[in-house]
Amino acid sequence: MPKVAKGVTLVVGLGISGRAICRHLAREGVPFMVADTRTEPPGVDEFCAAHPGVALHCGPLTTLDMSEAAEIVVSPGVDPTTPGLAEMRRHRRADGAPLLVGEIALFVRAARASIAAITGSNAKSTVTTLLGEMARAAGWRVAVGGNLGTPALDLLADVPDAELYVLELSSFQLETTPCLGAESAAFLNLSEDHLDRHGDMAGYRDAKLAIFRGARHAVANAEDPMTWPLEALPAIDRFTTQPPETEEWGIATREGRDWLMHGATPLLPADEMGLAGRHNQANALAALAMGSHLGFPLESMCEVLRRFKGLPHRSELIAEFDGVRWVNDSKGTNVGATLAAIAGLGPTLQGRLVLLAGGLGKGADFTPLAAPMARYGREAILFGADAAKLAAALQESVPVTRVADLEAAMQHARTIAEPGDCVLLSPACASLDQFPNYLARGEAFRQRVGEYVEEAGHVS
Ligand code: UMA
Ligand code: ADP
Repeated sequence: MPKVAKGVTLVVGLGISGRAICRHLAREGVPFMVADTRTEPPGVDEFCAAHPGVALHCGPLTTLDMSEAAEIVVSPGVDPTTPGLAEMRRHRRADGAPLLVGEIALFVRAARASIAAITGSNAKSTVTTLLGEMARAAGWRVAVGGNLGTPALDLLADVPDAELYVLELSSFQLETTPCLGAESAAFLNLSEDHLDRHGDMAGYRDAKLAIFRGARHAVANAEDPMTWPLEALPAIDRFTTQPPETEEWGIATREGRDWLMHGATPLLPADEMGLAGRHNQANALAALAMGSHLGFPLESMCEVLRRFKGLPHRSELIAEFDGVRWVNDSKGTNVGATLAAIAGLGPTLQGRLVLLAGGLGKGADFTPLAAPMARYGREAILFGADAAKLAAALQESVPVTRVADLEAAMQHARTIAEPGDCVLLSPACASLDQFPNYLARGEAFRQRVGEYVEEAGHVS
């Protein structure tokens, strides 16, 4: 059986993170080899050309002897309970640290600036981007990445003189991070996702709670006790979409207008924000709580909230033609996100919502979508691997049509949408059964809508 040579670090996974891990180890002069569970990982030739002399093992991990590896660094997409790896989880290095870790453990070891970290089932990318913009507006040299954009380890080389790292972290990244030690850490919300990997909600929550290990400041959702740290931390801030208690961040009405508040202090009228929807007010409050702890001036943070209009693929208006709005929420990859998109858009419509949903459901329960679809939906058009499961959850509440794929769903939507309606792509599922990722799914939607606009002879 092939073997990881004594004292060599094993990198598991040859995706975006795996390559960043390899670049980092190469920079640090640490000897390493790579394993990937797939027989032909994408881009393997290019990798071998970039790292001549680095050993590569492709295929089941049970066929690789890792007993003498100096450290095992797993990519987020690789389940640490995979046969071959599972046995290594209990092992310790000579210094007592776990033998098996993820990329963020290496990041913590090497980073020379404070970390602000954000997790949650939804809103991570939005809050991460907002906080990064707030840091920039406050004049800080900031590096932003992690589960979003640039992999964390690449930030170390890209911005070596960073004064702050703002990281979006997934449950997959956190479960292999022994102690993050963040200056400020936020756990935004918890709803069903990735149950195929974490087993149940308790396992998923535990993975996310690791964001608070060693943190100096925590931000949690006052309306969701599942996000509260279990340990005593030096400082904690809570946000809510209700009128806040004394020290909380919340929303209150003053002279007929909703305001973002800190305790009794009004900060910004909610309708001056560039982002729409109650869920985005919660996101803004979380970013304000973190930014305030980090020492950013309130005025520059509010300026960012005024100008930031949101990221692509998150309830993004692509076009409006023939009286119908086409909205791309491809990043709605779980039920909680799709609920937020429906709740944000539904009340703004003159007509009704045509929902395009489906893909890989990751073991989630889709029934929470039934009530809002009964209220706002014209029809649910379902495609992909879990279309039947979605149909079973929705068909009592709203007319349902099953089609092969997104393109067919859009064609059908075009024939049934009426003026005043909104066609919303918010799949409540991962895209990987039919697309490389959610970006490709969203881009396919954008491109097809563009074609419709041209065909209709309208300017979007
Ligand atoms: N894979 C194998 N065998 C291996 C290695 C990977 O089958 O040996 C498969 C995985 O099961 C997965 C795919 O390959 O289906 C990618 O896994 P990966 O760990 O190589 O992923 P990366 O390309 O490194 O991308 C990861 C994040 N992806 C995941 O965690 C699945 C990216 O987040 C992230 O941007 C990137 O690291 C940089 O940090 C994407 C994501 O979907 C956006 N994240 C999930 C989410 O947000 O819900 C967690
Ligand atoms: P993440 O990085 O956690 O996936 P994003 O900011 O990319 O988060 O948003 C993902 C999806 O979640 C989008 O579809 C968006 O509409 C929805 N969303 C944004 N904020 C919230 C929130 N506070 N609660 C629930 N869903 C949200």
